[in-house]
Parts: sequence; structure tokens; C-alpha cells
Amino acid sequence: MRLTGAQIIIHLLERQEITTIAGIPGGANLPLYDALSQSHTIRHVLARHEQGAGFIAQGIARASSKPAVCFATSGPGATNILTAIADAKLDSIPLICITGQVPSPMIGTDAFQEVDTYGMSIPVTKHNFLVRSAAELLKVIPAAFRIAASGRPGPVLIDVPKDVQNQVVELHAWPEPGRPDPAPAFAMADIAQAAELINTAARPILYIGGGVIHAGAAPLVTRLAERAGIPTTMTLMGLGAVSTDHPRAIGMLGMHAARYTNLALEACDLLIAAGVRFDDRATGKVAAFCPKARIVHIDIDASEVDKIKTAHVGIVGDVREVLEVLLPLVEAQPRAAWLAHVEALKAEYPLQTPGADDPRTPYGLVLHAASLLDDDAIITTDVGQHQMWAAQVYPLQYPRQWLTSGGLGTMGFGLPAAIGAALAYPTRTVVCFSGDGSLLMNIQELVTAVEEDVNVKIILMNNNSLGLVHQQQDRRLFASDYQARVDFSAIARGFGMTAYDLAAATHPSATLARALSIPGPCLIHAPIDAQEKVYPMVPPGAANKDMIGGEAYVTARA
Ligand SMILES: Cc1ncc(C[n+]2csc(CCOP(=O)(O)OP(=O)(O)O)c2C)c(N)n1
Repeated sequence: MRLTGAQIIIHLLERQEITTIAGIPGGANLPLYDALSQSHTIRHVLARHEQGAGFIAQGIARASSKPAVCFATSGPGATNILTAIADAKLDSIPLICITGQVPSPMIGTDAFQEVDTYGMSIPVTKHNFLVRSAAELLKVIPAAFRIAASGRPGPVLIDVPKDVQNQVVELHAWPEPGRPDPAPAFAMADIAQAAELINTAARPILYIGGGVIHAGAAPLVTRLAERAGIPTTMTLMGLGAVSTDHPRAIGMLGMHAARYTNLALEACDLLIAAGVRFDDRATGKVAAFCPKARIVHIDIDASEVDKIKTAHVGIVGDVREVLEVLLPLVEAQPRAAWLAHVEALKAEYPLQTPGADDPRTPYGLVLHAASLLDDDAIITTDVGQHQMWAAQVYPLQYPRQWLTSGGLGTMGFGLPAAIGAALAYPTRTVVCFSGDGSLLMNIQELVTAVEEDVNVKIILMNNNSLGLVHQQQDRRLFASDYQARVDFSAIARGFGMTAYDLAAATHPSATLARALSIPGPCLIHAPIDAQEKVYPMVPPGAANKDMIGGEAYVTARA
């Protein structure tokens, strides 16, 4: 059979069971788009900005756990999509980005729309390819899927010059689709040592992150916490791994944790760290993080173990496989004294949620929305105060319910990621908590949501301000408040989207309920007082125990 490079790519993507690709065409990827137009199984979602396309694909990957694909043309298409790739790198998301490149003979000549996509993407990808011939694609495409999903997942970029897309080759057989490699083997002696530390610890804490979700290890973590009476804290990326209302869950740790969570970590004598990387937003000042604790660190990425904190027992392996072997060695014990201590800390230093009963306040809005949504709703966020308010109080119940840009912290993530999640799960409601600053960064994707008629509800917490920056400017406020007022409802309508304004509503709860219940996309505009803060907060560089705000008097003020 004789096929072009472009046809080979599309056929190999079909064999990888890709059903949706987000992207934008241009001169350098026209052959690829022409081949895509002939696919019977892959639908294309036309984003309005390549960064949007990258985040739509990320939303699919994050919600479904499978690699997802985005397309961009050369030059500006490639540079536009780099942020979404970098975001996928920091959050370990299996994203495959295929970019068009100028024809091979023109590479290096400053041709129209030529940039060194390969060179620029090296530091923000797990791996990247510049394809030199159509025949190479038979190896490159399956390899990209294998690499993206093996071990610690991550983004892979494939740059394909236009002449390679057009090159015709004779094919005799298709390669096997790329599948993840088996996880690295780990030593039983290390498992035994970890079990011994857990069995003899008086005050252990489980500290779990996105790696637990990637590994499908959340049910095993819950079993470990239950069996051995271990309080369990989650990173921003780990939220949902253990249900918020589980008796062993002690919420998110770090910069915007409840006081009791950070205080419990302060007191622990054993930290069982699984699928985490001791990120500075979680640890605060590293030297002061869990000062009394020994550390068991389980991670599939060897470079994470001993990177920030030296582990007493480091286990490089798939968290699920490790826990399957570790669990039978862990003694069941109630740990009543330790759990009582943590409960006492919680009673004394709970998360303060001023305004929780009032949907016109940040916490009240998040909690009201949660009470109106089914358990299967997927939550995405942008980046800022609204992200932290949602992380603190949304009652997340299971893995992949919570999609947020944790590592790169990219404003503009929320809306396109929500579109991707809704494309992956068309029968579920997807709610995006956004801020006005963040929404403006990818607002053009409102029309993509309309065009795709996805069930995405954007709850826009509008404080006319870059709220989290405003909150951190303790010396003086500068460039963090917007002077001009934006009519977001009018903008949404301009894109063809229904909009509801809680400011104008006599009964905001009823308006919110209506907006969330009607199928299809909508914008829910919710004004927020620019003076509202996310508390507690660990000042940058400080130890977690030195967090400020969030004491009872803050509640009294409200
Ligand atoms: C692309 C990008 N630029 C800048 C920042 C720095 N930053 C972090 S939070 C924030 C403010 C976010 O404002 P908004 O989306 O309105 O949310 P709010 O904090 O007001 O809830 C800024 C500018 C960022 N995270 N991402």
C-alpha cells in the first residue's frame, strides 16, 4: 500500500484509539489536516488559539488517564502551544503534540513561519522528535505513545516537516500501537523496611500526590490509611485520591492548607510520601518540613527520590504495585492516641470558611455549587485565589474529578481543560472555577465550547483583580487591580453562550441552580469582593508552621 506521511500519522493515531484531536491548521500542517479530514474515527476540535488546543487535549488526558493529541502548525502555532506542553510536563500529563514544520530543505533558512520547535521544546517535553522521513513515522508515533505513558507520564512533541507529510512510501505492515513499558522492579528488602517503619511509627502521615492518581493507586492508599490508622494529606495534584469526607483525610497541605494539617505534619514521626515531589508549595521552607519525621518515599521517577528531602527508605516503582506488596506487611492498628491528637488539632485549628452559607462569598459560592452538583461532576480551575478556595473546600470524592494546573500554575488552563474533560465525558457536568484574570487569558475558547456544545459551566469569580497577586503584595499594591470593568456576560453572549449574573439575581442560589442544571455551556458571573483573601497562607519562603491568617478572628470579621 502506498501512503503519504500525513496518512500514516492519521492511521497510526487511529490505531492508538485516538478519537479526538484539538488543533489549528496552517500552511505547514495542511497535508496532515487533509489526511485527518478523511478519518472516520477521529473528530477534530477547532480551537481558537493553539494554547487552547493544548489544554483541551490535556483536559481529555487528565480526565481519562489516556494520552491525548493536539496539532499546531509551524512557527507561531508551535510557540503558542508550548505553554500547554510545559504545563503537561510539570504535572506529568501524557500529551502528544504534533507540529507542522517548514519543508526539510528550508530548515535553518529563516523560512516563513520557521522556528526551531525541536530546540525550543527540549526543556519542556519528556521527549521530542524531528522526523526526517515518512518511513520513520512508523517508529516515531508508537514510540511517542510509549514514552508519554511509561513510568512518569509526560508530553512528547513530534515535529514533522511538510515534505515528510507529503512523502509517499510503500508500506507492507503496520507497527503495533505504542503501549507503556512495565514499571521498574523494586527490592523486597526496601518494602520490608518500609513496612517496619510504618508498623513501629507512633505518628505516621501519608503524604500523597498526583503520582498516586496517575498510578491508579488511590484505593490502595485509602486501604493503607484505614488499616494502619494513618492520617492522609494530599497535594493540590493529589486532591480526590482520598475522598474529602473520609475520616483519615486531613485535606491539602502546604501554602494554603488548614492550620491543623500543617501542624499535624509538624508533629509526625514518619512521612509516607507517595507519588509526590516535595514541591515548595507543599513543603514551605524545606529544612523545617516535618522536622521530626523519617521518610519513606515511593515514586516511579528515580530522580525524585532524595531530590529535595533525603528518604530513609526510597522505593522507585509504580505506587500501585508497591502498595500491593506493602499492604499485607502492614499491621492493622487503630493508633487511637495519634488520631485523637490530630482530631484535637482539627478542633482547635480548623479551616475557617467565612461566609460558607452565603453564595455571594468565595467559600459560599464553591460550597453552594458543590451542593447543587451530582457526584460525577468534574471540576477544573484556573489559577489564583479561586483555585485555592475551590481546592480548600470543594468536596472532591475520587481521582480525576479535579483538574488543575498544579506545577506550572498556568492562568488560562481552566476553560479549555474543561472543554477537553467534557469531550471525554459528554454525559457529565464539567464546572470550571475561574477568575477574571485567568478567563481573559483563553477567553476565545468560549466559542469553542459553544461550537462543541459541551456541558461546561464556567463559574467566574470576578474580583476585577489579579487576586492572588493582590493578596501577596504586602508592601504596596501595583498592577494587580484592573481599572477598566469588563462585562463578561455580554462577552459570553457575544460568543453565543448563555450567561447568568449572580450580581443581578434576587435569589443567587436559585439562579445558580438553574444555570447548573440546564444542559450545554454557560457562564455564571459571580462578583467577589477584591479584599477577600485565601487563608491561611504560608508567606513565600517561610516554614509551614508560620502560616498567617485563617484564625478564628478572621471568621468573626466576616
Ligand atoms: C500565565 C500566567 N501569568 C501570570 C501568572 C501569575 N499569577 C498567579 S495568580 C495570578 C492572578 C490570577 O487572577 P485571577 O485569574 O483573576 O484569579 P484570582 O486570584 O483573582 O481569583 C497571577 C497573575 C500565572 N500564574 N500565569
